[in-house]
Amino acid sequence: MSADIIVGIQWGDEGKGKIVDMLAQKYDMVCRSQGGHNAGHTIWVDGVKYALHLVPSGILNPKAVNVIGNGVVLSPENIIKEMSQFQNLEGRLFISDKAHLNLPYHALIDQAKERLRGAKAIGTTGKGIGPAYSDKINRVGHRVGELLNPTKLTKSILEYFEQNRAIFDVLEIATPNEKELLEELNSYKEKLAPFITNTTNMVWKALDENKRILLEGAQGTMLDIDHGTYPYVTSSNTVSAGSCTGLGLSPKDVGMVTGITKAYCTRVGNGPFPSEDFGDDGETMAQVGKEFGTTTGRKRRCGWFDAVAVKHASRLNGCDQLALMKLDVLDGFAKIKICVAYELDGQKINYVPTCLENVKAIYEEIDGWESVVGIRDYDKLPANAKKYIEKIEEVTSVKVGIVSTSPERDDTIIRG
Ligand code: 2SA
Ligand code: MG
Repeated sequence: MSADIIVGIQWGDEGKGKIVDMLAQKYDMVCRSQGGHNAGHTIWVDGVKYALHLVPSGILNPKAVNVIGNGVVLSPENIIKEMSQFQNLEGRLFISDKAHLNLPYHALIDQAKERLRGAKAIGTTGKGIGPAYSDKINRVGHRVGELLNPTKLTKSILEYFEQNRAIFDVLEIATPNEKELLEELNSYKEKLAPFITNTTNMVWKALDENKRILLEGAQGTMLDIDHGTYPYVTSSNTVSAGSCTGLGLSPKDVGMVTGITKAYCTRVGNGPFPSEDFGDDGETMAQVGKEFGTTTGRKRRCGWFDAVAVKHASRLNGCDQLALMKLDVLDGFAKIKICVAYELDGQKINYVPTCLENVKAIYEEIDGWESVVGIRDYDKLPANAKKYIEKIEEVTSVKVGIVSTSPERDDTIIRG
């Protein structure tokens, strides 16, 4: 059996949570493989809103096993908080002993560095993601498995502070108090020990036993550390290949890849966004689409569907199909724009260049439609909505297999 992947192909917040939650009903195992509590998946079930950050979305399916893979940076404090929303998690949630710890000082480093960058700030979530991954790559990080020996981990963290004292002085970050740190780590151990395990072997076993596995991406392709709009990116590989390293899978283990995209486009944080709309249309999308960060509450920048970027992202991820989310947010617009090419240095191009900074969007316009809210059958969509979807397929060369017409789980069109 192979593992299917759900991946964001814009700048995050594409609506992966709804699709993963919907599909999780059909999977035996749902896994996270990168990112940390910077992620925010909002899921609506029967009018109840769930905001998930670290716990995989499969948690809302009582039958699914959920795995947090080695590629994740885990904040014990935050996962404990999140876990408290649910009951009977033992046997339903597993955390890799190889995942890296994102500890409170990582957030302090993140926030201090953003302050120092001033006008050039990345616009991070301030959750310590970059510093936790930096420590991992610098080989000075601490792994989740080390939580099982709090005394040793306390010593190691204090050594790390001693070695980096000069840097911490500049950032005005104090060394943790030994007694308090030990107490804190002991409390993490007490709550998390039953969930910590070698998830690599677990995932392999599940594959061998023909279990159905879903890998849930966080953030989006344009925020990928290698392929995104560097340096305005997150610190992990958000592309589908990152799910393999982040769980210990080989490329041969991958099955279907579904790229999730909004019917328009949003970005939170700084950095280039060629199809951003600074006028009333962008504002309407923000209000109707409730475009505020699930993690930080920040207002998202809004703009039109960028088919050039989506085509690029689909190739990077090997998307078999697209899921087009929040189509209903475009209801009532007289005209809908779609970015079909870029202008760079006076030339028209139809690919994503290494730097998106000086690129201008070239649009085509389509007539709008009245309402698609709650439509669950493709044939019942207004003609112009179908035209829009077909235009997206034409420019991106990828099939739109799923269309979402409201936040509710069942208001979804699955095309055969
Ligand atoms: P970080 O914190 O180091 O990962 O920030 C680096 C960039 O990555 C962006 N980023 C995100 N973009 C969209 N959604 C994210 N998650 C939350 C959500 C965001 C929120 O789902 O709503 O609540 O504000 C997310 N996480 C990271 C970030 O904006 C920087 O551009
Ligand atoms: Mg989100």
